[in-house]
This record gives sequence, structure tokens and C-alpha cells, in this order.
Amino acid sequence: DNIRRADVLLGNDMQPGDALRAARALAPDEGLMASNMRSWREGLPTGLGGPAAILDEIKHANLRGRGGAGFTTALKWEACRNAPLKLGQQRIVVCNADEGEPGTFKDRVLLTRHADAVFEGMTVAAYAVGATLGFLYLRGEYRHLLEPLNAILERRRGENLLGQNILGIPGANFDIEIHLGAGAYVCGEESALIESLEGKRGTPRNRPPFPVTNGYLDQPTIVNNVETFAAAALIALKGGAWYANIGTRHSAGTKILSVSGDCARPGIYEYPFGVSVRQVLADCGADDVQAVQVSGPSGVCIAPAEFDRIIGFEDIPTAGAFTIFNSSRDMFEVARNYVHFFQHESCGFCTPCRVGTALLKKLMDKLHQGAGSPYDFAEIEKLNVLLQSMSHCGLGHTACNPVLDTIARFRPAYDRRLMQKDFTPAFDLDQALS
Ligand code: L3W
Repeated sequence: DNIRRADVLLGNDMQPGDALRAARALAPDEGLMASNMRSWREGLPTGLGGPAAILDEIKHANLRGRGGAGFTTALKWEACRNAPLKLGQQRIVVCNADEGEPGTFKDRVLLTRHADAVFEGMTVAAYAVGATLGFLYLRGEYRHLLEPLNAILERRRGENLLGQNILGIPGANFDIEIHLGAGAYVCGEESALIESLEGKRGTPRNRPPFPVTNGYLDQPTIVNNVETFAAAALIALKGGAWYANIGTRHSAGTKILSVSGDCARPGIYEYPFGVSVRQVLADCGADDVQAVQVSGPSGVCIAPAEFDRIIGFEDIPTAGAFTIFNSSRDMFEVARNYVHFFQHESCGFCTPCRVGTALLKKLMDKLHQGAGSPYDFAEIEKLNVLLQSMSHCGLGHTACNPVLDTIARFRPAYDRRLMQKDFTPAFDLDQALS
């Protein structure tokens, strides 16, 4: 009920198959995926026909990845399509539904209410890159969605929107399997996700090589966020120019935000990119706001003086978390909570992250207990340099963000810990966690 619609993704009235039929219509002489399959098998030049036409639409749309990093979708898809296949290999499409960033829940809503658009977007991607196998990597906590999603896949097979000879076109073969995660945050990192898909422990790989050339079982693989695929389906249906007209120059289209915390109307909000933080706060009924954590703990924590900043790749990129803290919240405890999260979720593979996040947690706990000193801030700065430069993946790179952001903006919350040696917080995280 709290949805504020930009009426693009959340308000779309797309019917199953609409986007695929539109994609096929872009190149009536070419079969869905068939042209690409011929290209692989017979070594024909790619870049002509159906897949090229849909790639052009994605390119014109200026679609960028919705998982936070904002990499250009068309570049990723093109790189996968152009990656050579070894004997027996196929191209793979992976939908990253391991929505683990604290404060993010928009992918759950998309998969609950708009799963057809997501699967259709995956199939459009398969069309564009010439893939024949797809995976939806569903976070373990979304186990309850497994049966309904499998039922939708089954229906789509019955409607010939998945499986062999999709829409009756010989050689157009693509199907999707759902793989359930087991609760590790790090498996949202694409290469750890691929390891997990392969049945191994979810440890991030070195990149490059990127999945587009060496992904699932070393095959060319695209990994995109749930929202990216839903947007791709709409672009196939309505065209790249239509999509590029929404949002800003550098951030086309809309962004779905997961709004939570101290506001009257938490929920899922879709906005054209370029919306200000202030506007979102007004819409969700947040009138007493001390801070907003945008994009979860790996993102930024901003104070009221910055509320005219905008959501977009040119200013604040985000996977969608928008967590509001009112003036009663202790921003030191907020940061300490996030630090506990990172320490708990560090996969332990690389020493800088495994040890660094544990040391960071110890420092924050020491401050919390009233046993800290100003020297600890310098230690946190040093840890940040180490974690940023030496960690194997984004988890370690961003682990200090919530602490540094809150020290910079809410220093009194830290100074109180230095001055009150017997400080007793209103909310005791240790007790809550024990
Ligand atoms: C081909 C190249 N592909 C980069 C691809 C790469 C990946 C994408 C982004 O995510 C974000 C961070 C947080 N050839 C390529 C290439 N790619 N160069 O582009 O890559 P990258 O390395 O910029 O970012 P990333 O490590 O994949 C980092 C966010 O993730 N985050 C948490 C997100 C949480 C959610 C959620 O809960 N749903 O998304 C934590 O760090 O925002 O910006 O596909 O292969 N030369």
C-alpha cells in the first residue's frame, strides 16, 4: 500500500511473452536466439540480426546494473556474446537474487509481484547473448518463494516462453533453474555466487577474468540483479529511447528503493533517477531525521545538510536500501551494529578482511564499553587503508564505511563514549545478540 509508483517497473502491465515477442519483432527475419546459435556453430560474424538489435535497444536505453555498481548492461552482455566458446560450452544467464544488503528488500517484492517480468528479462538477455541456460540464485532467506517461482517457470514452459524452440522458433532453447543460497552475504558478490552455483564454498574469485568470459564452469556468463532484468524486459517491449528519456543523463530509468526505519510509511518506492533524498523523506513521512543510510552499510550515511543530494550514479549510487534514523538513534551504535554484521559475514578467505573486520569490531566494542581513547580513531583509519587496499572483495573494501561516515558526521556520538567511562547505552547490542 505504501508503494509510490513511477509507474515504470512496479506499475507495468506487461503480459507474459510481450517482451519476447517485441524482441523478436525487432528482427523478423532472424529466429529468437537461432541466429546467434548459427553464429557460434558456423563461425558466422556476430553483430547482425536479432541479438544485435536487442543489444542496441539496451545500449540506447543506457541501462546500468541495479546491484549497486552500475556497470553498463549492454557492455556486459556484448562482452559475453563476443566471448569465444570452447567445445561443449554454452553461455549462461544468472539472476542475482541473493539480496543480502541490510535494508534491501525490493528484489523480494519484484519476485513476489513481477516474477514474469524478471524471467522474461532473463530470456531477453539469453536472446541477446545467445545463452541456453539460466539460473536464478535465490537467497536462502527467501526459501518461501521457491515453490511459487517454480510454478511460474512451469507455467512459462507450458506457454512455450521457456524450454525448447521458444515461441515456436527452431533452435531457440533456454531454460531457468532456481538455486537456493544458504544465507551467506558474500554470495551476493558475483564470483562467490558462481562458486556457490558450482557447489563449492562461496568464496570470491580474482577478477579479471570477469564472468562474461570465465563464469559458471568457466563458461561465458552474465550476472545481473533482479531489477536489471525486469528493466531489460520493459526496454525490449517499449524501446531504448523510451527508457533513456526517464531519469537523468547519467542514470537512465527508475530506481526502486527499499525504504525502512523511522518513517510513517516504510515500503517499496519507485522513482525516476535524480530524485533527492529530501523528496523520498517527505513522501514516506519522515519528519525527524538525523541520518539516512543509503545503499546499506557498504553505501553512505548522510546527514541533513546533504539531503538535497540525489539518487543516481552521478551522486549516490545504490542497490536500493534507504534506512532512516531519527534523532533518538545513537549513530555510534548504528555503526557498531553494521561492523558486527561485516565481521560475522566475512567469508574468512583473505586475512586482511578476516582479521581486519574482527579488529574493527574489537575497537568499536572497546569504545562502546567506555574503554576507548582518541588513539582508536587513528587505528580505525589505518584499518580502513589496509582493508581497502588488501581485501579480496567488496566486503572488506567497504567494512569501515559506516564507521568513517558516522565519525565524520556524528562525532559527538563517539566523543560521548570517550568521556563517559561507565556509559550505558539505552540499547545494548551485545545483550540483543546474545
Ligand atoms: C566485463 C569488465 N565486466 C566490471 C562487471 C562485473 C560486475 C559489474 C560490476 O559490486 C557493488 C557495490 C555495492 N568486463 C568489467 C565487467 N564488470 N568490469 O560489472 O562490477 P564491480 O567490480 O564494479 O562491482 P561488484 O563487485 O560486482 C559491488 C554493492 O555491490 N554491494 C552490495 C550490493 C548488494 C545488493 C543486494 O543486496 N541486492 O546488490 C556491496 O559491495 O553497492 O557498488 O558484474 O563483472 N572489464
